[in-house]
Amino acid sequence: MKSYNPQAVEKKWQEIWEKNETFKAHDNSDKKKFYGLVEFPYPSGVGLHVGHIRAYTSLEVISRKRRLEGYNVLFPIGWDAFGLPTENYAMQTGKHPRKVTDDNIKVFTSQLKAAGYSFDWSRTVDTTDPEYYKWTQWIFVQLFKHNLAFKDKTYVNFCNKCKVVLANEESQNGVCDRCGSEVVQMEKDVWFLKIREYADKLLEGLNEVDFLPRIRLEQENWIGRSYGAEVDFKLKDTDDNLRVFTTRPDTLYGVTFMVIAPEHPFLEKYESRISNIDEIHDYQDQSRKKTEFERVQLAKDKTGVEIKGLKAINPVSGEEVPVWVADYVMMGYGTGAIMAVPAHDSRDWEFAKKFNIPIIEVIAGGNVQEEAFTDVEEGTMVNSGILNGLQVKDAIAKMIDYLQDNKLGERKTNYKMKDWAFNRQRYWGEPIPIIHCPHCGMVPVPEDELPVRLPDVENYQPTDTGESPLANIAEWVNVKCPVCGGDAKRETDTMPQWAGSSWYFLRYMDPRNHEAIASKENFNYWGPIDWYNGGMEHVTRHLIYSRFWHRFLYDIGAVPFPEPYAKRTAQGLILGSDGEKMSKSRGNVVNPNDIIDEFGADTLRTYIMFIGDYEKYAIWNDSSVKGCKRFLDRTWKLQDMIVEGEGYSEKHMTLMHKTIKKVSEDYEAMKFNTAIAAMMSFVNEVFNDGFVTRDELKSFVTLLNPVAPHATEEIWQEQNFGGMLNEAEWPVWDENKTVDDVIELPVQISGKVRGKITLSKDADVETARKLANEDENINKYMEGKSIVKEIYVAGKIYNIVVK
Ligand code: ANZ
Ligand code: ZN
Repeated sequence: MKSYNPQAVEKKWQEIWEKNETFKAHDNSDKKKFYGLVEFPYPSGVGLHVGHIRAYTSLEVISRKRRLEGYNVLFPIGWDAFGLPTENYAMQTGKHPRKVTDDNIKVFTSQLKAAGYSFDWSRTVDTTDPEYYKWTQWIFVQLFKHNLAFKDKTYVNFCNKCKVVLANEESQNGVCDRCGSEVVQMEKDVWFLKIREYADKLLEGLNEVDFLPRIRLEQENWIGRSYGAEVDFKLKDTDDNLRVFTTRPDTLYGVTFMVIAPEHPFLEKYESRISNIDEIHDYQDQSRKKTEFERVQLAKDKTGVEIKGLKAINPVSGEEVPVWVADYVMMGYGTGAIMAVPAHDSRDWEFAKKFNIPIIEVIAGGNVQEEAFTDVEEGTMVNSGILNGLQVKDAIAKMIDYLQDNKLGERKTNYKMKDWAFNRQRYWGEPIPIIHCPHCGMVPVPEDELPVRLPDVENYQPTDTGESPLANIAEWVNVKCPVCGGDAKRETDTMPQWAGSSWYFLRYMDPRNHEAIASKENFNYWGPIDWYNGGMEHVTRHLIYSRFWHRFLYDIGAVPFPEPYAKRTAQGLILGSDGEKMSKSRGNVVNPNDIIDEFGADTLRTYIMFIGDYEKYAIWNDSSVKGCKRFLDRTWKLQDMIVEGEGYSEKHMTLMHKTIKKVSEDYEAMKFNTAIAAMMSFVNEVFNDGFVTRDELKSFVTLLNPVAPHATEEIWQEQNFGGMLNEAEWPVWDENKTVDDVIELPVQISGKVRGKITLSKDADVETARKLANEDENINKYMEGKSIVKEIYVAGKIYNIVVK
């Protein structure tokens, strides 16, 4: 047997697969389909990292297994290539972003190919290709036509370093997703997509899909639906009402003050009657400097100013209530104003304590002067007029009815999720296909004129005012209005990086279609994605955005299925050998291609799947990489131990069936580490026994093939197992044969134990007698004598009396 040379073997098979288009998915097929999707990479200058390998190898394993199970598999890859890193690099080096992108794509392609992934390379998409972003723009135009895209002057999250407006999803915890700097609020005219209008559909859609529970929960929390009411408090001596949103209208009798956000319009409207307006302006200035995250943090010391000159009237008690301004109330949620109930809300309680505002208990059971009583499910209403004696749940219902009947307020559902700030003031993105006409307003670019191509520019430098570099290209900006033919200007903002990834999975179904995103036939055959794997960090970003776009496309009849992903899983992070996140500055980055060069792709793949619980973070360990290489070496050496024939060993047979079952089930449950552990113990046992049957080896390399496709394919060919392994059948197990029923049975000859025989625990007496006769030690006590009596208890003892 020649020795295992991974480099040669891997190169050989990668060339064969490429030449034969082995992993090409076929649109017109009678087979059942499987569409496995991994998050396409951003082709950055640093190249592929081990995190990609972990993210991709999981569905690579599943996809290869599905092919062996007889499925027509679509397992595509592409490039999510617009965005800031490329543009920043272009600015530093003077290279055009197009060139930077093409170079990086080349590097990524060769790296992914070296890892041996079974992608259908004929279907790659590149979000920066005009043929692709034509459809990104087309979708935007549909959103605009359906009133789901609008431009509005508002306070937005702005990153001073990247010089871009950030969506809420991109500035979670008050820092920029890209660079980590603190986000400031800036008033700007920006594009929004009305994702909030899809909040209910996005929540309900979760019932139809199989997402990991924590993924589902994170999406639910991000969308943040709450049921309650809007209530009008009359503003004393005016015709205005101060409208609040509350989830707890049952606590109306416990309101002892109102709070409005520093941005609330009443502060300007009633400026002249507010006697401490200077103090309030100071307070507004201070809170403008804070991030939203700082403002809502529970632990933060409460600040605020009472507004002298404004009073509200409680609509149910008729009492006069003071109005405060405080920045723990956000303008962007509800109505930007609240009714404060210190007895039953912790933030209100802290505020009341600090500013000596009365605390009125309306639900019995706590000690509200000591702390807010919030755990009120079982509580009974007190001090609450018409609600007295009711349980909280019933009190809420009754109060909402009362408010509606008396036109004091109405039932209201609110969402935490905000509309999606959808733009970049940068160069390397899809131009937003809108024309501003002084007569016709905002006009979408006619569909037959798409794509609106990115023009070449001299200078990609973003501006401090937040205007896109495209604004400087007069010949591109100045156009005729498609409606009236008059002079008009193009929109110069570009789309955020999330645009291209919000629908790429659809394009894979029919990537070269010029008439539509994909044909109806292809949508019907390939949709929905059967299994999507990716990072947890995308659950409240890309995964929400893409479900929204998809659902919109479904609503307008552009795709035939409502949810894009039938199943979604997520991998854990890979940390450096020091247990820290891999980063250049820490010097703990492992380059996957170094591992491939030294040990081979099969070892890298085996190791990355063996490293630990797939969903949890894992720490890189070099010696364990070597252990995986040794496992493949041993597997290779089994070729020298082949014995002909079937059922050679009862013990091996049980082991084989157990291993098939374990590996089959564990792959499906993403327990790759335990699947590989089971294959390792199979190899060790068989290796120690010194023999393996052809059938056993054949089944075994089939099981290992999805993880280590090159070595196993080579063994298959060497051993003439027939055809190609990638066209073989997935082995099946016999449940009965997985039970460990081989035992060592003591044999007594005339009352004395003379030895043990190895047999199935329910073997018959004939089998036992034959084995006893064959055993030299036992047989010598029987030789020349005749059996007078046999007592055989299957699985327990075999007693022979001889004379
Ligand atoms: C009175 C009340 C009494 C409240 C009580 C809570 C408990 P979720 O579940 O997050 O929707 N609120 C409303 N708008 C707000 C804003 N713009 N900024 C900060 N807080 C705001 O919470 C809704 C509750 O948060 C509302 O119900 C309101 O306080 C507050 F015992 O009203 B509640
Ligand atoms: Zn016009």
